[in-house]
Parts: sequence; structure tokens; C-alpha cells
Amino acid sequence: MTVGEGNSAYGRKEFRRSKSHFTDRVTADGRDGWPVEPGRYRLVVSQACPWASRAVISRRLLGLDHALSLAVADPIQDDRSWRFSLDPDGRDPVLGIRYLKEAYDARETGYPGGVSVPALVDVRSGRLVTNDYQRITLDLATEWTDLHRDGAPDLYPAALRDEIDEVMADVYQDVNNGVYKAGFATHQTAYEEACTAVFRRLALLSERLAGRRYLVGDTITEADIRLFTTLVRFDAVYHGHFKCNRWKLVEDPVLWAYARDLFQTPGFGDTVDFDHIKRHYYEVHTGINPTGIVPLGPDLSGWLSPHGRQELGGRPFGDGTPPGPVRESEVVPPEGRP
Ligand SMILES: N[C@@H](CCC(=O)N[C@@H](CS)C(=O)NCC(=O)O)C(=O)O
Repeated sequence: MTVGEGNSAYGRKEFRRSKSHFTDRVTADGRDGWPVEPGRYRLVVSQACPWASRAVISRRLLGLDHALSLAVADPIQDDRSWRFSLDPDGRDPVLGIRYLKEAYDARETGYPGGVSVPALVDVRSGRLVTNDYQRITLDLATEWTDLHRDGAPDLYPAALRDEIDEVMADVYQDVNNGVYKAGFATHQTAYEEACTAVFRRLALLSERLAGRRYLVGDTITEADIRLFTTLVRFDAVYHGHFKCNRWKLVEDPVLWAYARDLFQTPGFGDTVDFDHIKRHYYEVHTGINPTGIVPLGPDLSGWLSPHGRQELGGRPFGDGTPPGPVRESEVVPPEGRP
């Protein structure tokens, strides 16, 4: 397996994302054997990964940082995949392991699939609980409610779920996963179809967001988190490395302002590490970028410029409040920030 292929079927003619293999859920009633419990689980992420970043943002917005600890893997995998080489002695200080694969192996011997983030690991047994990135954040929002902070927003409001699910399905198909389909395509038609779909969908989203601050309702929901994690990577990696280059995010006034608005909202931009993002994509996908050279651009300073979206109204946290400051140990280092 080429480093970075993972279970993403990289190298096939058409990129197909494999299904998450471990789909147990951590729930309030513990029906899969994994009850919500403070301190019991560790969320393993890469700051480079858009699917993992969803969970990092949700955890911050919901104030789950005191209940669910965070392990950040090195953005550069080796042939055994995600590793804890940023930690002292190259071991995760809580799980005591060097590779995330060890938690996968503890769960299932001989598991043939890739090792992916985000992953929830049971601290006591060291076993992987789930790598189901589509489910993890929905469960943080709806099953972990007893452990939410005071003033936590409702990221998946029951009355709006149908609309949120519909928006997220389109965003997943054409945007979140669409950029990967374009980037990993190995023949022209597959690339052109994916790239066209990316920009067709972005244009529709731009229209939708021209007159409203957030994608669904008037508050931040899971749908915004999922669109944000792709938009924030767009100019840094998807535009160049994945060849989604009909236009840059900064060239669409609506989407650029929408993305900046979220970036500047506590819980979003303060989780983003552009250094991890750029180094991961450009160094790991050697099939696309054989030299491993990481470009110097783009200029990130614009992320902090005024966005003017308050004029559209909206209540970012609904009846709730923004999260407090980032924990000291989780502050993104200067080289990762605009
Ligand atoms: N768990 C999902 C999606 C999550 C995912 O693709 N994560 C990437 C990082 S962005 C990953 O860990 N890939 C495995 C690898 O690169 O080794 C899957 O099964 O495809």
C-alpha cells in the first residue's frame, strides 16, 4: 500500500471512498456496549483531515473537551499509517501507543482495511470503538448531551433534520467527497465530471448563502461544519493539489465571506492548522505530487479580514453562547495559523 492510500481506493480509475468498518455507536443508553461516559474515550484525529476536523469542531462547540480527550496524530503517515510521533517518545500519552493501528488491532485481529481518522478509542481497553466519521459528530450532538457545556448550541435540531440531511447529502457527494474524486482521478473523464460537480454545487451553495447567514435555519448546524471543513482547505490544497481550480474560494464573494465568518467564530478557525493540512496533502499523496514539495502559498491573512455577514442576521449559537478559549495544550502553533 502506498503511504496515504489508506482505504480511500486511491489509484483506481474512479475514486471510491470505502465505508467505515467499525460502526459501533457511543450512545446515552450504551446499546452497543459503549455508554457516554466522561473520560472514557479518546478522540484520535489528524488536523489535516477534513472528516476528523468535523469532530474537532463539534467537540469544541459543544464543550466536550473536558469529557472527551483529544489525540493529534502526525500529519505525515508512514507505512503503518497514523502515528503519534508528535508526542514525547512517539507515544500517545493516554493510550500509550505509537500507532493508531494498535487500537484497530486490539479491536479486531487481522483487520484488512485501512486505518483512518477520526477514531474513538476506549481508553480502558485500548480498543477502537468506531471510525464512522459520518456518525461520530451526529452522536456528539445528540447522544452526549448530558456532558455538553452550559450554552452549547443544538447542532442537529430535531425540527430541521430532514433539511440538514438533504443539504449534507449534496455537500458530501459533490463537495466533501467531490474534491477527492477530482484529486484522485486517474483518467480525464472522471476528473472532469468530479471537478464540474464540485463547482456546480459550490455555485448553488453560493446562491443559497447569498441571502442567509447559515445553510439551514438561522443558527450554525452540522451542515455548516461539514461545508466549512472543505472550504477552509480549498485554496490551500484542493485548488492546486486536487486540481479543483476553476476558481478559488477567495474569488467567490459569498462563499469566501461565509467561510471567513465561520473561521472567525470560536470553535472553527481556532481548530484549523494550515501547516498540518498542507504538509499532509502535498507530502503524503506521492502519486499526485511525487516531489513532495509543499507550496509556500496561498496568503492566509485574508481569513481574519472583516466578512460583513452579521448584516444577514442569524444567531450563531441560537439560544446558547460561544465556547470559551481553546485549552492551552490544544492551541494551534503559530506556523499553522493565518
Ligand atoms: N473513515 C473514512 C473516512 C475518513 C478518512 O478517509 N480519513 C482519512 C484522512 S482524511 C484517513 O485516515 N485515511 C487513511 C489513510 O490516509 O491512511 C473512510 O473509511 O474512508
